[in-house]
Amino acid sequence: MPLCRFRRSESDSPRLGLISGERVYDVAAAGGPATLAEVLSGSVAELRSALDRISLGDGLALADVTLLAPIDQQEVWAAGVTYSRSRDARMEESQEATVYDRVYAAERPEIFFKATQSRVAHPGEAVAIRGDSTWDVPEPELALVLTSGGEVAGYTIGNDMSSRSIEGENPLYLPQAKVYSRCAGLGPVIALAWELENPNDAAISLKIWRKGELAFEGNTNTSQLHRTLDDLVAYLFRDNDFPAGAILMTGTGIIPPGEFTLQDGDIVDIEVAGIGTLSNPVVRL
Ligand code: DO4
Ligand code: MG
Repeated sequence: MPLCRFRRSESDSPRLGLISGERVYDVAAAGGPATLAEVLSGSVAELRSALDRISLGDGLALADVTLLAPIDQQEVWAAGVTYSRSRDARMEESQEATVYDRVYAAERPEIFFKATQSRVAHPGEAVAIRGDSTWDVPEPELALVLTSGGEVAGYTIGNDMSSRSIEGENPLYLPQAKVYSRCAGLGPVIALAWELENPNDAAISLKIWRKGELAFEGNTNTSQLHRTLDDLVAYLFRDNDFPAGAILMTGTGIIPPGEFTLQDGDIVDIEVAGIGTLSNPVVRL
């Protein structure tokens, strides 16, 4: 059963839920933890036994609730240039092509700070293109939901919205290309670690819709990752504390061709096998 954050109405406070079929069950009302921070401050074994102990009751119809991005107090970090497609695209766009070639081959991965909860769009909510950017893409990524101890509690879908024009001008502009209001989408649910069959062989697809027509479609698979998930987590947690857990996007293996740029009104659908589909419209700020 996937874990989610949801609310029943605009005025309702966010709740932690478990989804089964077309119903969602309030975890705290069933005697379990109330927030993601509470879940991720403990271990995976504690989470598993807490979820095993609760009795779910009747639940609510999934259609009657709004799913929220699966994040509360966590920082979102992201790995870059972890697929050869990403390395090749950066080398085409950048004035400093060798930086990307070198980081792809290096032992230490590229890991950067991406977002806080307030910058993350909920499922169905708009993700943004910066007003001062001319070349923009979504980046569909498997995202790891990590405990404070660096264990993978589950997996969700991440959209690492990126300005290719700003990063391409100078790699030192990366934080501006990556971190701004609504620069990321997360969700729609967390597939629990012990329920997702093989995160190292998960199909990822991206569809971008423009005025009802398919404007771009691409596919990859996490088996194409050039680094292990364990290695990315180990680097993130080196001399870094995450008391409420953390979210780590693992890099993109799908980048539209150079002539493509996102436009206001586009719709981005990212599907990861075993997790679901994250859909967000795009707005230009
Ligand atoms: O080096 C820039 C960031 C690359 C990135 O976000 C990715 O490969 O997914
Ligand atoms: Mg990325």
